[in-house]
Amino acid sequence: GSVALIGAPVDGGAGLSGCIMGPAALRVAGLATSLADLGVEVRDLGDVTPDQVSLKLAGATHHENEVAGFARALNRQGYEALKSGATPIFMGGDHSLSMGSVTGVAKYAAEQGKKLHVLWLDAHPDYNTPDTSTSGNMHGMSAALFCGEPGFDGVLDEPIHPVDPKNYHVFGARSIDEDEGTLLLKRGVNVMDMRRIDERGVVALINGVLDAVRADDAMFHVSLDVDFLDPQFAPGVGTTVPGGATYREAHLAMEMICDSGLMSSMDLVELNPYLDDRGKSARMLVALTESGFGRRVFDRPTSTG
Ligand code: DIR
Ligand code: MN
Ligand code: MN
Ligand code: MN
Repeated sequence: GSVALIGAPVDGGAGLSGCIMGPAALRVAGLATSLADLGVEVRDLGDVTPDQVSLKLAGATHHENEVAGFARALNRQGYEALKSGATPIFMGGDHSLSMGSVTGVAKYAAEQGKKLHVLWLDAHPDYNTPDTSTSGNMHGMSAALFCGEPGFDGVLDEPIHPVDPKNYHVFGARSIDEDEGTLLLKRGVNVMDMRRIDERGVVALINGVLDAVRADDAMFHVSLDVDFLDPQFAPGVGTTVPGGATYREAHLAMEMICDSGLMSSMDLVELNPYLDDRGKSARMLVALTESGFGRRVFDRPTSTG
């Protein structure tokens, strides 16, 4: 199938600005041509224009109008891309864009009578609500919104089709706020933190996620936050956390996702080119996307090797 690139230069969801330059940096790093070289048909739909929204959320939450404006526009674009038969790749932009990307995908899945599973490759589970968040940064709230937690009325302009928290899989977590952690446990979210990755390895854990998607015959959205990676491989992000995924752990996860043939949409988020080291993190995201779409260092006769 074809890929639709959707630029989402949302910036106000993160604590530091700079993600506004993310889509441009991903284009400069050659995302479209890299996919085309793998034989993927690519259409770059350009950057979305956010809706005008006037809204006030609880607590210290800020930039909710910008975040909601992008969320509404991305929800429509993502839904339309899937309807046209394409695989959308949302180029962020901070992680609040998933309020739009995932809800748009979820709407399409619901119409197809399908469930949606979400794999969140991230140092953070992004499961704060306006009430639990201590930062007020909406990039730390996206998953809570699309799993249907309260406190987000008025962000989207129509009721959402919530993702079942049990079908929300967090991979690579190593920074979880206290109330956020309590809520994740209460909801039964599949949180695979770095210690579990150390102990069980990428293969067993990612196979567990893919098996769950297959068992449900579900759609599958993969959301890749730059800070999933250890900062030595991807410094271009405002919220680096030590002890992240290695270069090979990240590629292996993407290669397994590719082999499964299950991924139906993807986010590339939190790239902050202002903080990057000569394009290193942008190129890392492009390389990981290539692995997700079939690039192999050494082709094997069978996908399982
Ligand atoms: C923190 C940091 N949990 C917050 N979150 C994110 O502000 O809610 N950092 N997503 O990248
Ligand atoms: Mn602010
Ligand atoms: Mn994130
Ligand atoms: Mn993060």
